[in-house]
This record gives sequence, C-alpha cells and structure tokens, in this order.
Amino acid sequence: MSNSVISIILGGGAGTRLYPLTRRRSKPAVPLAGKYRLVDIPISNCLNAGLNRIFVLTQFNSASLNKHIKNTYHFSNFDKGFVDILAAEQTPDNPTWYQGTADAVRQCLHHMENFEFEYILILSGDQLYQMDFHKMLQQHKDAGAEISIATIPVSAKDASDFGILKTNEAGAIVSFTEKPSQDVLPPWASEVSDEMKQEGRVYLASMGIYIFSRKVLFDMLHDQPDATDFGKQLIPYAIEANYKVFSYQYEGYWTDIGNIPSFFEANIGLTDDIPLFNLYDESQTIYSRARMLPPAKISGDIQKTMIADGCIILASRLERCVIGIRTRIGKGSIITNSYIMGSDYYQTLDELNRAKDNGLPPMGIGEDCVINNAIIDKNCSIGNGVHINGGKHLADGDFEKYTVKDGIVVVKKGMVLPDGFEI
Ligand code: ADQ
Ligand code: ADP
Repeated sequence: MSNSVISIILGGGAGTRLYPLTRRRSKPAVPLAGKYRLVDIPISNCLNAGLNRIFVLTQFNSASLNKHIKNTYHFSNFDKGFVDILAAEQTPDNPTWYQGTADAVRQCLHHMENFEFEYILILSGDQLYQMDFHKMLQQHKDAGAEISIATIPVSAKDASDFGILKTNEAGAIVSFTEKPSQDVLPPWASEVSDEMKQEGRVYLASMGIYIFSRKVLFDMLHDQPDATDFGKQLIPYAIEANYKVFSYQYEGYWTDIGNIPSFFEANIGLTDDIPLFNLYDESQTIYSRARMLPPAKISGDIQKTMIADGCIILASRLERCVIGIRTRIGKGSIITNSYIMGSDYYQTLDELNRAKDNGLPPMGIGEDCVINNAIIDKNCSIGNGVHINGGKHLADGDFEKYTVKDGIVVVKKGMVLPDGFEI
C-alpha cells in the first residue's frame, strides 16, 4: 500500500492560535506530552499504516522542526521512505506565501509530480488521535470514491467549529457546509449510532482528513485556481460538481489541539487514570526522537503525573502535571495542573556559576514555588518562591514574559522569572 500513497501534513498557517508557543517555532515543532512534538502524531499515524512518503507543509522553516525531523525519521535506502519539510518562506503580503490549505498543497504539487502514487492523504498537523488510515483507504477503493473525508459525530455546541456534512445511505456526501452558525444547524443533523445519539453527537463533522485520488486533486487544484481552502471552497465545489465524495466515519478519540485551551486540556488529560489518548499501545506507537537521556530522578509526593527522561525532581508535591525532558524542580515546590515542557540542554557547571554571579536563577523551577494552571515553555529559569496562579480570575493578555489565555498562564520560552515573581 505504501507505494500507492503520498501523505501531506498541513503544518499550520500563521500559528496565531497557539501563540506564544509558536512565537519562535513552527506549529509542528511545538512540544507535546513531555517528549514529542505535534508533528509526531500525524507522522506516527502514517508510519503505523505503512505510509512512509510524507511531506510536511509549513509556513515557517524553523530550526527546531528541521532538527527534529532530521534526527527522528530515518529510512533505509531500500524502502524509499522520507519525511520532507516544504516551507513557504515569504511574508504574508507576498503572493507565494501559502494562502490557505488548498493553496499550500497547490504550491507544492510540483514536488510530487514525479513520484509514483495513486492517492494523496491530506492531514491536519494539530490533532490528537490514533487512526488506521489503511481502513480509510480500503473504503475509498471499495466505494470507488474520488475523495474521502474522515468524519466524526459532534454535538451542536461544537458543530460551528467544523465542516458539517450529510450523506446518503451509501455514505456518499450530498451536502457540506463549512462552520455553520448555530441558528442554521438543526437540519444538518444526521442518523448516527445510538451511542452517539445518547451523547447528543448528531452532526457529522469533517475531521480535515482527506484522501484524494491523484488525478482528481491535480485537476481540481488546476481548474479552481481561486480555491484557497479545502473546507471553504474545494470540498463544497467537489460536491456541487458531482465528484464521488464519501464519508469515512470514525468514532474513536480525536481532538483538535490547535489552540491553547485545547492543547492544555489534551496534555493534562494524559494524566488521567485511563487517558482517552493511549500512548502505551504498542500497535500504535507514537514515534519521537531517541535522546539517550538518563532516567528521571524523583523525590516528593507525585500524583497522576507524567515525567519524561532526564528530569531531576525534588518537589514537595506534583499533581496532574506533564513534566518534559530534563526538567529540574527544586525542594518545596508545589505544582498542579501544569505542563512544564522542560529544557533543550543541561546547563554546565560554568553556566550555572555564571548565572549565579549575575543573580539569575538556574534553568528549571526553583525552590518553594507554587504553580497552578500553567504551561511553562522550554528553557525557562524560574527563581525561588515564584507563584503562578492561573485560573479564570485572570484576564486574557499578552505580557513580556507570559501570556494568559482562558485562565491558562503560558510562560514564554527561555524567560527568566526572578525570585518571588508573582502572576
Ligand atoms: P480548520 O481546522 O479551521 O478546519 P484550517 O485553518 O484550514 O481549517 O486548518 C487545517 C489544517 O491546515 C491545520 O492543521 C492548520 O494548521 C493547517 N493550515 C492552515 N493554513 C495553512 C497554510 N497556509 N499552510 C499550511 N498549513 C495550513 C478544517 C476544515 C473543516 C474541518 C476541520 C477539522 O476546513 O471542514 O471540520 O478542519 O478540524
Ligand atoms: P524548541 O524545542 O523550543 O523548538 P529548538 O529545538 O529550536 O527549541 O532549540 C533548542 C536546541 O538548542 C536544542 O535542539 C538543543 O540541542 C540546542 N542547544 C544545545 N545546547 C544549547 C545551549 N547551551 N544553549 C542553547 N541551546 C542549546
């Protein structure tokens, strides 16, 4: 099957929804679950289905993304696999900047022309899920589809965030509306399983995961030069023009992680007793960079917390936290409901002494800190006795060292919060 499919991962537009995590890096490179990056999710889903020819389309060519891809995904000379980044390098005013999802794919088609393949699988770069693309491709072939869209039932509350569609008995999509407002929703309800009905999930939403037969995609992108987005223009056009567009219905765990609240929830959700997203399933491995770090060394009262390799933790208490690689936490600190991303390197003794001489705290989290409802980006130096109390009582805002979004405090990468700093 791998010879018949090319996969494209849409790695993100301007990246404003995940700001400030995307301040200095492209969205696919945002660290996830303590040791992964966002792009590892769609890439792993592809690799687990035997699809190993992958392009990642991104608006920014960040050093961290390049380095991560280069150091993580190696293929033998014999199986022709690759993960290649295709970045639009110009500014938003420049016409060659990707104008939208369909435009991004259109601008990159020439990179694909010379490959042998029959199908293109198009994926979003900001979703958390484990899906078997094998089954979707099989259904695409069996149904004689030209386009397949993965769909999932959602509730009325969520429906306005998605492309909503209706199918006939054969599963062919007969109508589609991108992000309908709440007042026009009711007629868009579909027949769904009893389980979904009980949960009020009666609207079939596009997951933004598409399979196109090769010629159909090339023809459509060529014939519709003004179509810049799949959801807004190309998919509605395909249905209107009577292309064979089918729904592939999925009912497993799938969530958007494209904004700060959903990204935060998805990470903290991993600390549940039985998380909805299973990192421990060997048949659906999530791949990431092998880093050769030492085991984590831990003291303290640790409840429902994931701790990555290379951490040194002396905290008083950690609860519902995700602690990323190489995190150092000092004595007496209490951290709850927080994602600490960790560090890219360990400071040397020289660096530590220099920081001390300059009155700066070492990298990591100091002693006697209290942190709740926060994301601490990588390489931050949090001094002793720092208090960060995130929650709905805080108004949204963007400050020099941190941003508040929906009550979640995000400390920007590499920031220094001096002893006693309070948020
Ligand atoms: P959205 O997610 O709102 O809806 P969009 O903003 O187009 O659609 O993003 C889709 C994916 O493409 C995201 O991963 C995004 O980061 C990436 N992307 C956006 N612009 C890009 C660009 N210029 N270059 C590269 N990548 C870019 C879509 C569909 C809906 C569907 C939802 C499901 O339009 O119909 O319901 O996905 O999440
Ligand atoms: P991010 O993970 O936040 O996207 P990057 O990967 O772009 O960050 O940048 C951090 C990189 O810097 C890491 O890959 C790390 O190997 C490298 N690095 C190593 N040593 C140092 C150092 N002493 N100071 C800064 N960066 C370092």
